[in-house]
Amino acid sequence: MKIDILTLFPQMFESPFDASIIKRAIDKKLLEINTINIRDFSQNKHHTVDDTPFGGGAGMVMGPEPVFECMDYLREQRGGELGRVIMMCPQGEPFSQGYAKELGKEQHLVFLCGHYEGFDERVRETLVTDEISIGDYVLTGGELPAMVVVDAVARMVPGVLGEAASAEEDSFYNGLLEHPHYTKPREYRGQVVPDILLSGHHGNIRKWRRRQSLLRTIERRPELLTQVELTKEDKAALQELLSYLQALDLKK
Ligand code: 4GY
Repeated sequence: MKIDILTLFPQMFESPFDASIIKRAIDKKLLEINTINIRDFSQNKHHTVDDTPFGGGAGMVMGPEPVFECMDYLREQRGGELGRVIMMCPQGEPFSQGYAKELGKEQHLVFLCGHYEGFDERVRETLVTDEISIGDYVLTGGELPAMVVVDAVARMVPGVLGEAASAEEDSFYNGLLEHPHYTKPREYRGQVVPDILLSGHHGNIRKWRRRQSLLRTIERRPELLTQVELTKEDKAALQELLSYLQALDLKK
């Protein structure tokens, strides 16, 4: 997968993509991440990229010319075609594991990272295929959100996670929150690992984990359960929890 990131601050992307799993994916050539400084495409004398808004008001707007020029250059570089062009903004479609999965199938992605008041509207209208929000809050620029999306998408690319780890076991992959994890030592400061995990009985361990996932989800994010296909066994487990709570009179 090739990813081009258009930004005024390419240096922001250096260390996040120079560590751990993403670095390994780049080294293995499963992933290529390329940052482009929008300022390099400014044609004016002082290489400015922003200007005051028509109609007045505070803040600066990133003008269309450098972004359009930059996209022309990219399109040429890619033989006339660009993949999806993603703008990071709070007004976008909420990002999700499902969205990451979908983008993980693409060969080429372009990210537009705005700053100040964002881009001139004509950029969005003409160049952008996807607008994504990572949450209901406002950041100073699209760079951190782009990193979030690139990271989540990269780990969906086949081979990026090692053979041992797999995205299919993740939280949200199956629509549920993840079960707890433990490693050695078996006892630490008086806290012990649940016996079942040491039993070697893989069937029971799978059941226990599924149950933990269900319990965590209903406790912390009950709205997620409406989106999940529950098995007979899942429903029985939730039913059991419910009758337990009723017996305790915590729930009517
Ligand atoms: N939240 N999700 C977000 C953001 C910063 C002004 C446009 C978000 O995705 N992006 O807060 N972005 C703004 C800052 C220009 C981007």
